[in-house]
Amino acid sequence: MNILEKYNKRAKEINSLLCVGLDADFKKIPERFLALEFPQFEFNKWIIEETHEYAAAYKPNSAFYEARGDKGIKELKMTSDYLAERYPDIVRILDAKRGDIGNTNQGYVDFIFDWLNFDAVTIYPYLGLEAVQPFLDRKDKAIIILCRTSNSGAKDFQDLIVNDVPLWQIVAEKISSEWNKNNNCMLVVGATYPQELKKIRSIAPGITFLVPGVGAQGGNVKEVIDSGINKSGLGLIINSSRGIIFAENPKKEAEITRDEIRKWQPKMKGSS
Ligand code: NUP
Repeated sequence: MNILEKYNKRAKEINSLLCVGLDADFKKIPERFLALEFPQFEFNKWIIEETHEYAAAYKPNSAFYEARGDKGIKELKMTSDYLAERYPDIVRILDAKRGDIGNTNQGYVDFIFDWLNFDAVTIYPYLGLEAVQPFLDRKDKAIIILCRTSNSGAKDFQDLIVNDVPLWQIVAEKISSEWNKNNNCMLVVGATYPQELKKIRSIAPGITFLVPGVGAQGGNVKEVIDSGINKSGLGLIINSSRGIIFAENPKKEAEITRDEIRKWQPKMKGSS
C-alpha cells in the first residue's frame, strides 16, 4: 500500500479529511508540559491522544523542533515513532519544505524518511525534476510539492505570468503530467485561495492536495471542499494546526473541524 492508499483508507475508515498540525511552538505549549523531560513530545502525545479519532493525518512543522536544536529533533522523532507504533494507520507528514540539488536531497530523504520515520514530506519544486528525483524515487513515501501557498506573499513569485499562465499553474501541470510517475506526488494548495484551488483541481484531477490555512489563517472549509474535492469525495488533506492544538479544548476543536468538513463533503466512494 503506498501512502496515498494509506491516506484514502484512513480517511474512509473514520470519514474524515482532517490533518492535525503538530506545530508544538515551545513558547505556546501549556506550562504543565514545560517541567517534563520531553515537553514537545509530551504535548504532542497529549494532542494525539485527544484527537486521533478525528485525524486522517498529523503534520508537525519541522521549524518548531529545529528551533530547539538536538532536543527538538529528538522529540520530533519520538513523536513520529509514537504515531507509527500506536496509530500506524494515520499518515505522518513532515512539513519541512526541503529542496536542493540531487545529492543533497538524498541527505534529506535519508533523514526524514529513514531516520525520522515520516510517510511524507513537503518540498519546493524550483530546482527542477532532476534535483528532486531522490524524493520522487521513494515509491513507498509521499512527496508533497508546494504549488500555491496560503500566505499573502504567495503572489510575489507564484502568481508571476509565465507563458501566459501563473507559475503555480505550470507547477501543477508539470507535477501531474511528468513528476507523478510513481503515483507518489501531492500538491500544497492554500485554503485561503479557493479560486486557485479550483483551477488546480481542474488541472490535476488525480492529485491529492495538502490544504493548510483553515482555522488560524481563516480559510473557509466549505469553499475548500467545493473547490478541491475530487470525484471520489477525496483528494484533500485539510490541515489545521494552531486552531486545534492551542484551543482551550483540542479534542472538541478537532471534532468541530472534522464535522465542518463532513458537513460539506460529498460521500466518499467506498466508505460505509
Ligand atoms: O501554504 C502553506 N501554508 C501553511 O500555512 C503551506 C504550509 N506548509 N503551511 C503550513 O501549515 C505552516 O507552515 C504551518 O505549519 C501550517 C498551518 O498552521 P496554522 O495556520 O493552521 O496554525
